Amino acid sequence: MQLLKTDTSPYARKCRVLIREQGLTQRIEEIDAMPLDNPAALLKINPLGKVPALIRDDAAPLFNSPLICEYIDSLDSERWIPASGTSRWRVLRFQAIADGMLDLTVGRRIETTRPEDKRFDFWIERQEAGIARSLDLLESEAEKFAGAFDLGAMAIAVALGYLDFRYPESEWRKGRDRLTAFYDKWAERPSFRDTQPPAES
Ligand SMILES: N[C@@H](CCC(=O)N[C@@H](CS)C(=O)NCC(=O)O)C(=O)O
Repeated sequence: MQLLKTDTSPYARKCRVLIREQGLTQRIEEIDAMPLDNPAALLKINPLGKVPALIRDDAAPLFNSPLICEYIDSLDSERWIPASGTSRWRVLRFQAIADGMLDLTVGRRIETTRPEDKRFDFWIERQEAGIARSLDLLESEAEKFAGAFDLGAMAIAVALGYLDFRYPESEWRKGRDRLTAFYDKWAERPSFRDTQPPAES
């Protein structure tokens, strides 16, 4: 199988961390595809034109990181997404907030890199406020995910790493000791170190 990705996409990073955590690097090859270049290989399998996208050996391609992660997780017996029950909804809820933070951070990045006369402060402020509120919620609920190695916790760690990469001015660690300690633990994991976005990009 092949995962189309970029090294900077945090959505692709979720899949790439999971592939490493579940020992699937031999089964899933990672291929660079820059969405803004409209590569034919990507458009052929994902009409949305986005990464990540997964080409499977014997079935239709998959896109959207929650779906791809669910599929990757199904390949291994060490499940990072519980199949049912309260823990499933806890994990998916944390993934949803982490993915929402990624959407806000990506949206903010797009807005702040436009020429100055085309930027909308309204949107930048709205995105920054959403990120700050989400961080506060995560800090207040840290005991629910901090000790876990599952998709929810991993997606939160990826979202925090993406803030360091694209929105360091957020200073998300300030006043958030539990999130800081949680992130430090993830940052040491080989799966996380191996998928760190490149410094210059
Ligand atoms: N909800 C999607 C978001 C994927 C996404 O937005 N990927 C970005 C890269 S970080 C992309 O391909 N953008 C290209 C575009 O929007 O045209 C997911 O979770 O996979």
